[in-house]
Amino acid sequence: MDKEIFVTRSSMPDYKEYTEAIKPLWNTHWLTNMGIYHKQLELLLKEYMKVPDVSLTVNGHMALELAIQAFDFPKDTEVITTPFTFISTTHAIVRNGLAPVFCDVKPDDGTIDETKIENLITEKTVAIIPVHVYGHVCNIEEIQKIAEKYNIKVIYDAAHAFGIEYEGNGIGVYGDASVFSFHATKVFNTVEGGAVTFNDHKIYEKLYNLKNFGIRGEELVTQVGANAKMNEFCAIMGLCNLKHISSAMEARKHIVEHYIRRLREIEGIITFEGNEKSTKNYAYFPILITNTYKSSRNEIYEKLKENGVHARKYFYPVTSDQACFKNKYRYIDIPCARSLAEQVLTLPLYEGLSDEEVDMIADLF
Ligand code: T4K
Repeated sequence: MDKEIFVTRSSMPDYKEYTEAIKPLWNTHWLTNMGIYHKQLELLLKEYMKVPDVSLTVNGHMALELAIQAFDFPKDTEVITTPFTFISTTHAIVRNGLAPVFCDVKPDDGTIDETKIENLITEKTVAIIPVHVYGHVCNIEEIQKIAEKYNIKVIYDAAHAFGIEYEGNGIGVYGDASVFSFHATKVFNTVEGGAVTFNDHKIYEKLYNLKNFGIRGEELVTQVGANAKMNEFCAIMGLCNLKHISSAMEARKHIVEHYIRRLREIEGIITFEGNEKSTKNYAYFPILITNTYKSSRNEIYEKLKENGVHARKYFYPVTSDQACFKNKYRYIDIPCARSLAEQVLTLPLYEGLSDEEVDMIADLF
C-alpha cells in the first residue's frame, strides 16, 4: 500500500480562491478582534444554519467551555452528560468546576438515553449536556420536557451536527444553546474554529465578553473573560468552505452510500440508521463490529492499519474511563456506552476519497 488513508482529510478551497480572498488583509492589516470577515461569517452562518444567533469562537472546545460559563451555574453542581463522546465534552464541564454525571446511551444511535436521565437528577443538577454524536440527533423533545420539568438548562454539544436540520429547523435552535466545532477534521472547517448558537440574544453579549476579556471600551472591562476569538484567516477559510459545503456533503453522501452497499451483507457488521425527522451531514461513518463478525474490532482495526487504512475508534474508551476522570465522579452503570465503545470503528470519510479506495477498504473486511 503506497498511499496512507486517514480517517479524514480536511476540505480546502482551491488555493487561488483562498489566497485571493485573504489579499485584502495585506491592505487593512486587520487580522483579528471581530474583523469584517468574522462578522460576514456570523451573518452567513445564521442563514445557513437557520438559527437566530451565532457567536464564533477560536475552536469548538472553547465554544463549549464558554457556553457553559455563560449560564453562571453555581460551583460544585452537577451536569448530566454522555460518556460516549470526544474528551472535550467532559473536559468543558469539569473545567467549569462542575461535576459530570454520566448517563448511558442508546444502542441504535449512540446518543444519550433520555429514559435514563430523570433518575440521575438530584437537587444539584443544573444542566444536561447531550451530544449529537456523529450527527445523530438526540431525542430533543423528551430532553426538553425533562429540562422544563426540573427547570434546568440544555446545552447541546453539536460539534458533529453542522448543517443538520430537524423537522425543517436548524439543529442549533434547540435547547438553551448548541455548540459546533469547525475544526480541520470537521465536515465544515475554519482550520480551527467553533460556534455557539442560541435563541436568547442576551447570550450573544455574554459570549462576546467571555471571548474578548470582557472588554467593552478602551477603558472599560465589565467582566472577567478569556481570549477565544476567531481570527480573520480562519473566518475567510470558513467563508470559502461555506461556498462549497453542499458539494462537499454530496460527495460524502456518495461515499457513505457506497460503503453501505459494500458492507451491509457482511455478517457481524452494523451500520447506523438515520433519524427520519432529520437531515444528514455525513460527518462520520461509524460502523459496529459485533461478536458475529469473523474477528474482533481491534483485529480488523490493526488489519486496516497494516494496509495503510487509518480507521479510528471514535469514541473508545468512554470518557468516564479516561485516567483523568476514572472513579472521580458518581458511579453509574453505562453498559451500552461501554459496549458501543468496544465495537465502534470510524472508517475514512472525506471529499476526494474515491470509489476504488472505498472498494479497497471494503475488501479488507
Ligand atoms: N465535542 C465533540 C463531540 C468533538 O468531537 C469535538 C472535537 C469537540 C467537542 C471539540 O471541538 P474542537 O475544539 O476540536 O473544535 C479530532 C479533532 O481534533 C477534534 O476536533 C474532533 N472532535 C475529534 C473527534 O477528532 P484527533 O486527535 O482524533 O485528530 P487527529 O489529529 O488524529 O486527526 C485525525 C485525522 O484527520 C488525521 O489522521 C488526518 C486528518 N487531519 C487532521 C488534521 C489535524 C487533516 O486532514 N487535517 C488536519 O489539519 O481529534
